[in-house]
Amino acid sequence: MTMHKKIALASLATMLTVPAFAQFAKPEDAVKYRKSALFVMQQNFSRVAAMAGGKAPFDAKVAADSAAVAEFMSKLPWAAFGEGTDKGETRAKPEIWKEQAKFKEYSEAMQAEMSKLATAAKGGNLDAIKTAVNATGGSCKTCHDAYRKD
Ligand code: ASC
Repeated sequence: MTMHKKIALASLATMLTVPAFAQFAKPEDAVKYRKSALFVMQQNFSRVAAMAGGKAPFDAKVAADSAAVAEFMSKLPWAAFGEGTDKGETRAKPEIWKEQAKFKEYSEAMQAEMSKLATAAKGGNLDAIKTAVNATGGSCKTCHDAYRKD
């Protein structure tokens, strides 16, 4: 075999074994990244949800700012669910990697609801915020029920 062929085969073998978490240095980093993004999203969403539920005084500016952060954060976790990131300190169920279309559909539904919440919060109408909080919370729950352990 020529040297060129050897090199071509070696790089092909490398490409075939490099998993989708390659954008992260190691699978643990991907797990930490998605948990961190979801945590920051949840902290901001919960602040708005507390106002919508009458558990915190309504502050339109805080609600709008928090919802905007939650909306941005909602876009981030999904790139960190690559192949090989189903292990370690994660409550992600293995079904995620077997039902990727459905998982994607749920994640996109949540992002869409979170965007509607950000729009509602920007508008400053508490009733509209309440409706959007309920829809967004429902989209969190749908995915957790299917794809999160416990
Ligand atoms: C939250 C949170 C969730 C969702 C979900 C809504 O604040 O941490 O996972 O809302 O409980 O049903």
